[in-house]
Amino acid sequence: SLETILFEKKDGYAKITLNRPDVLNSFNEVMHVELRDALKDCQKDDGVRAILLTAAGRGFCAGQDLGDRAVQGDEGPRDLSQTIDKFYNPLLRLIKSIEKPIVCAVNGVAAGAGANIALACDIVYAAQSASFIQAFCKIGLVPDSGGTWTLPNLVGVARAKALTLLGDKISAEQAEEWGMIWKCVDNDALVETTEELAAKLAQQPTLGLGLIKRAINEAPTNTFDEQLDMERDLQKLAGFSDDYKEGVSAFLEKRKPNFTGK
Ligand code: T3D
Repeated sequence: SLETILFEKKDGYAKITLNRPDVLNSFNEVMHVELRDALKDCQKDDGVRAILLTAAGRGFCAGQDLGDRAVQGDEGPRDLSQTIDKFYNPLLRLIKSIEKPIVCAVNGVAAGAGANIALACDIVYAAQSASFIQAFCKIGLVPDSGGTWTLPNLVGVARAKALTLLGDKISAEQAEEWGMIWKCVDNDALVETTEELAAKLAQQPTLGLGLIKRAINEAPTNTFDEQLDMERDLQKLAGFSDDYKEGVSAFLEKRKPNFTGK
């Protein structure tokens, strides 16, 4: 049974809830393993056609559990590249490589790696009382979990530099205004809005949505010409899908499509 997350499947989607509320759902090794295994399960399971990531309590995720980083007596310096290689980077690569929409419902403060994991998801909603903090600079670290790539892409270099060098708290409203997230919603509306969205996404042409995700994710490192070629190649794949056939037929027959995700 799971110790640090909740994992349920319903209405065609999977809901993962980070569940260490006493430490604002910061990451220990068990949570890394449980989250990774849950996401891999979602990746493999054809019955899961969207993923909703959220968290329990008043915070979303405060990044690395610093309780596990207490400096011990005369212990030598810790090599943090090891946890990055073992846990954070594989997690971020997994979030990017799952070709299904991942909705993030940021229910409260998202700090450090917690912020960058949220921002790596595909559609990010935040409760009005939620906030985002690039906390790394305050403890002498560098933003990880893709933040130095994701932030400039989302909000531009000027804002990315100030956010990461100052570590200021950004409100959910500000994050929406800047295009850092998709939408800020009333606290009371977050659960319903994001569950409805995940259920709706689970009825859509999953294969096509997965290819859209791939195209947008790869765009920043492609030239325009490379991207045009990529779109052609992905359109070829999409054009062979059952859901494309169904989509066109339903349109011409003026009825609602019944997509299977294939
Ligand atoms: O190490 C590596 O492997 C490298 C990877 C690094 C990735 C990273 O994420 S580094 C960045 C780590 N995170 C932080 O530096 C953020 C630390 N937390 C905060 O700055 C604040 O907690 C928040 C701004 C997020 C929220 O502030 P506030 O005032 O709303 O809550 P609080 O009172 O600070 O926290 C509530 C409790 O959660 C508190 O415990 P207590 O006093 O009730 O027993 C606090 O200690 C605990 N908590 C919050 N964040 C962490 C944490 N405990 C362990 N680790 C945390 N990151």
